[in-house]
Amino acid sequence: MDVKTIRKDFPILNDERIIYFDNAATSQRPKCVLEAIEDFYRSRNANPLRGLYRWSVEATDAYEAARHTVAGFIGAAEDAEIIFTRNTTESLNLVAYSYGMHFLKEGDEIVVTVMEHHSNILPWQAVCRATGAVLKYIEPETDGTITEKMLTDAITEKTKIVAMGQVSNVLGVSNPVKRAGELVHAAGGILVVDGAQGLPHQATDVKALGADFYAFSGHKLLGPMGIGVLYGRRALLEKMPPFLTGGEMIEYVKRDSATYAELPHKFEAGTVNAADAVGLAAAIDYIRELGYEEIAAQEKKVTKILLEGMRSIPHVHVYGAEDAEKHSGIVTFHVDGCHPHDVSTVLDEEGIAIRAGHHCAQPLMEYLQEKCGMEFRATARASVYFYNTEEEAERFLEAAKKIRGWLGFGT
Ligand code: C6P
Repeated sequence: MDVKTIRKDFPILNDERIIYFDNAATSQRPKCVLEAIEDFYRSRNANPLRGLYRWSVEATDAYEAARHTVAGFIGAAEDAEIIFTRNTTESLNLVAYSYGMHFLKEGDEIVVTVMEHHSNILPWQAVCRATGAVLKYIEPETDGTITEKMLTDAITEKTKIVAMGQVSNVLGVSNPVKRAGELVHAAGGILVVDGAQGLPHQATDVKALGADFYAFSGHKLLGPMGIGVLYGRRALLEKMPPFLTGGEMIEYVKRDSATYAELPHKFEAGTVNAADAVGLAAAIDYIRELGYEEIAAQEKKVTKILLEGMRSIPHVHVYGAEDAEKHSGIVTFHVDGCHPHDVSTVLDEEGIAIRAGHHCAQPLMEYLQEKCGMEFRATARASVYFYNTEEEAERFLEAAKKIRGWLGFGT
């Protein structure tokens, strides 16, 4: 892959002064995505699924074609198993409120890991409060590894839901979601996968993975903000009540009751985000053309430089596995004496964008603090994608060596 050529597809990356290493928060968008969105508004903008005139029909066709693209990309059995949402957070809430609240009861268990993003914790806390179910946490090794024993200890005949991130947004580790699925299915429960950090880096087939539900966000996958996806198995989606109610998700409404539309529309209340669905489909086409092997190879090159370089800098501590391949482009670190917010601020002055803080994973921050003696309940995080270069990694390392000096430490 010629990264220099690839970068030309991304208008924002023309500004070579900025090193964008916050891709786990949101990726950048190639021109084809920006153009697909603009083209929608310029040439077929009308409210989809409602009008009987040309533009509305074309808008509907474009929206449903985007659904078809998503279904094919993640291996859904049919387009109706793809629900468009705003983001991963909304997708996971949909499962919690529509499935968890209705099918769990007192004494049932929901198993998550301590590495989950808050979006894969809070909805389950709400289910537990409402139903009396119990939320159980798997505690991984400090590098994020989840062993077979951890899974078999946690998943029992009481487990009704395992909700697990495909990839941790802090440690970058890929979790054994497929194995967790086998175990929970044997126990009669279901597997919910948070794919927010997985799908941008790994080809994913939801059926092969054994996911009953799979959630992801368009904006981490070169697509627009404001569009996300929930894949769900038809048999489950059919028995679930709607999450949000109102326009377009109905079949017939009377004064005191209503019947609901067929899948997937039962779960898509109100005017849909067709333009961004079309943008997401363009992003998926782009990724398909590039290929996940090329994506992973470039990420690994840059991540390896970062990991090796950071590990050799005194006072810098890197979290997660030894091997660059196990990081999904994520390098989370800490510099002795320096609050991660300060680290991010001084790097910004050098034109380097990273994320600092708790990364919406406070239980993991607490856990790492306890197990590894982390100085703050926060870390700095550089996260790369395939359009980042080896030169950027080298520039980053030069800056990283100076962080303590800039923040007033002698060395
Ligand atoms: N993580 C990060 O910087 P939304 O905000 O709904 O698009 O995605 C939520 C989410 C869910 N699961 C995981 C594993 C995630 O990483 C994220 C988003 C960003 O790490 C923003 S907090």
